[in-house]
Formats: sequence, structure tokens, C-alpha cells
Amino acid sequence: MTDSLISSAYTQALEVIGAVEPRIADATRQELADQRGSLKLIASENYASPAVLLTMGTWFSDKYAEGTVGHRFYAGCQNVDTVESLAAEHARELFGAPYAYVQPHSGIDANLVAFWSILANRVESPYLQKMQAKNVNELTEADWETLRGELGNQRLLGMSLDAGGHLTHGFRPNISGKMFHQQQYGTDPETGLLDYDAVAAKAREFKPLVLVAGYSAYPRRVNFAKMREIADEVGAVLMVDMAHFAGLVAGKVFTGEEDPVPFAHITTTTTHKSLRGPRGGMVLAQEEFAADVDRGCPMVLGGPLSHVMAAKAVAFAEARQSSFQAYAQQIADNAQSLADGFLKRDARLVTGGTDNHLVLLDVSGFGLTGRQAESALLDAGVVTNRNSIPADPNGAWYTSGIRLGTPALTTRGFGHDEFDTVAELIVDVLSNTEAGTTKAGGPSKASYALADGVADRTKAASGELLDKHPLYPGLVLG
Ligand code: DSN
Repeated sequence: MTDSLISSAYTQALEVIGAVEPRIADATRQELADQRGSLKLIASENYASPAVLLTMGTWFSDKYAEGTVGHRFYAGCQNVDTVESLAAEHARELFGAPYAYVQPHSGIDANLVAFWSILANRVESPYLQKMQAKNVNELTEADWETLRGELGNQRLLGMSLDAGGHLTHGFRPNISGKMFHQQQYGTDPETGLLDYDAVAAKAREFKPLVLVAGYSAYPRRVNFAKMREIADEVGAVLMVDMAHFAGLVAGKVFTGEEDPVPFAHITTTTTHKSLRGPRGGMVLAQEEFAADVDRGCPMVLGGPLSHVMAAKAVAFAEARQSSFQAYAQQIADNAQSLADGFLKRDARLVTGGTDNHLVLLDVSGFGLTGRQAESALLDAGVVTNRNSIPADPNGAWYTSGIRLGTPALTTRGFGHDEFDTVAELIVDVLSNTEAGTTKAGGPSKASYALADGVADRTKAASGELLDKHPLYPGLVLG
């Protein structure tokens, strides 16, 4: 697609939108300017291609298509069938999966589909059929108690949030911690690394129905063959949430025992992180779970977003090109450069480094909470998110960490030198930020003071990098 075609497509689209609600057209233009002008280091974000973005803005948005390909609850779904079949076919080929379900709207939805499928597949319960037809958000504590009892009090073991797991991996307040009795595994307190023997010991003792592997803030690779061995030993289903690193699997950076798809009974993902597709979710499964996963909609999901499924197909087609493998390798190389950049400047990283797409910077050495660090960095045009570190004394709200990922800036063309400079800029900002005090004069976990001039010099330095690697270089809005 030529630059002028993309420019004119967006210019004209914004004119059409602006004629109805100019403030939305303005906000859309501003969002592009903001994304172009800041260092985006949020590990779960990326920049989708114009082809993926354009695919989402069509009349497929107007079609209801509950059900599955060839088996819909609405008439007139022949073109949605084409779209969904193509997206699933690309996904199966890309990941070598026997079965792909491309309807989930998000990662949480994909995980919910996986949980209900595992229960439906492994537990005989007429009550489950009844519950599957209900809106889970309306269930009370008493309903959950009854549900857990009716399902034989099934158990789930997942990685804890502060060790890098996700809310949906059995965090007690999340639905995953309500439908199952849950326990969590952490990481080694000394090394911060996953301790497979400790996971196995916990699994032997707890005997979960579901063992969840995968993470959203763990800066290391996981051996999924070992996780499967543990699951098999205790008769558990292995579910892997690869949302963060799906792009590294698709791009063949994670192969062999680091590729979850051959080892997991069910693999879930989002499609918009390192995979660089539209915002959405997906479930990959071994054949034995296919029929249960297929009932995701309408059992636990609303009608599929056909325009997003179309964009998933386009993104997966992109990820099947050899250039995506080079991109994925560069994501991992860049994370290494970023980690090295911090370590040589004496900053502390959880686990001492990275071998995936993210680093977790412990900001307590700068005398800051994650919240203070996140805010000071944002003032300097560096977009990150605060994150708990293992056994975090500041909890999940203020935190002691900053999570930084390389997928987005790698899309812009950043390489080793640029990421070394990014580490230098971040260390400069944090070294020049002081924690504030509360009104009562005690230490504050939120307020901070960034020294004069630091934000300006950071923006000037990052501006040079961003100008060298423009976002959507040929896109000029008229
Ligand atoms: N929100 C995603 C992330 O940032 O990791 C996970 O849900």
C-alpha cells in the first residue's frame, strides 16, 4: 500500500467523522500526535499496521454472528463465515495448532472461554450447563459457593500477580479465583526465577484440575515441557496464557520447549501485544477441547466482533511473513540491550535481566514507588506502567516496579543503540526525582518532584530518537 493511499484514506475518514462529531476527529488526530511524540514502553502495547487498522473500520461491525462458522443464530453470515474461517486458518498455520477460536474480544474473555471449556470437558455437571447460560457478572457469592460445590470444588493453580502472573490466573478477587478454589505459585525469593520443583511440589499437594502457566510481568522464558510434565503427573489440564509473548512464538523466537502450543491442552492469547494485531483475544486448543471451546459464544461471550476477526486474519497473514520473524528476534535483542543499559548504570532488575520482551525495573533503589516513577517518567514523555515486584512492600497500587517492554518501539525501528539511550534517559529521570511528603509531613507514595530541566532535556533527547524512527512514516494527515 502506498503512503499516499494511506494518507488519503485517513484524511478522508477523519473528514467524514469530523462532519458528525469534530471533537472525536480532533481527539483521533491528537492521539496520533501523542503516540508519535512519546517513548511507548508499555510491554503490552504495540502499533498495528495501517492494513490491520483499516480492516477494523468497515461494515462487518454491523453484523451479528453468534454461533460458529456454518452454525449461526442469525441469517446472512456467509461473509462473516469467510472472515472467521480465514482468521482461524491463519492462526492454526501460524502457531501449528490443531484448532483456533478467534472470537474472544479480549484476553480475559479468552481465558474465561478456556475455563468453562475445561470444566465442561472434564466435569460431569448438569448444573454447569445451567450456569453457562447465565451472565457471570450477576452471580452472587452464594451462587459461586454453590457453583464450586456443584462442580466438585475444582481447583486452579496459577502464578501469583506479584510474581508476574495475571489477574485471571487465579487471583482471588478475579472470576478465576471465584469459580475455582485457587492457589498460587511464586518465584524463587533469591533469584526471582520460576522454580519448577516448587511448582511441582505445590501441584502434588493441591492437585489442581487446571495448572495455568504464562505471565504478564515475568521477564524470563518458561519451559512448557516441564509445566506439562507437572500437569500430567497430577492429572491437571495445562492452560497457557501466552498473551504477552505470542509474537515471540509466532516469530519463532520461542521454539521447542519454550513454545507452549504443542505442550498446552489449551493456549490463550490476546492479539494486540507482541503479535501486533487488532485488540482482541484467541484460544488455541488440542482437538479434545475444540467442541467445548467452540461454544464460547453464546455461552460466555457476546456476539463476535466480525470487523476485528477480519483484522485478526490480516494481522496473522502479516505474522506469517518472514519479516515478522526478524521483527520478533529484534524485540528480544532490544530487551537485552535495554536490560544491559540499566545494569551498566547500576539499576536493579527483577531476576537480574531478561530473555523475553520485557524488563521489570525495581525503582526502590531510587527511593521511589512505582507510582512516583511512572508519573515522573510520563512528565518526561516516557510512557510506562508501574508494576508490583515479588513480595512488593507497596502493594499492587503504588508498587515498587516499572515494567518496560520493547515491542512497540521495535516496530518503529529502534535497535541496540536507541534502547541503550532509553535506559540512560530513564535512569537520568529517576535519579533526578525525589519522593514527596504527605500533608502531615510523612513520606508520600504518590507525590514526587522532578528536578527542573530534566523533563525538557529528556524530551529533546527522545525527540531525536523518535524523529529518526517515525511512526507510520508515510502517513500525512491533510
Ligand atoms: N493489560 C495487560 C497487560 O498490560 O499486561 C494484561 O491484561
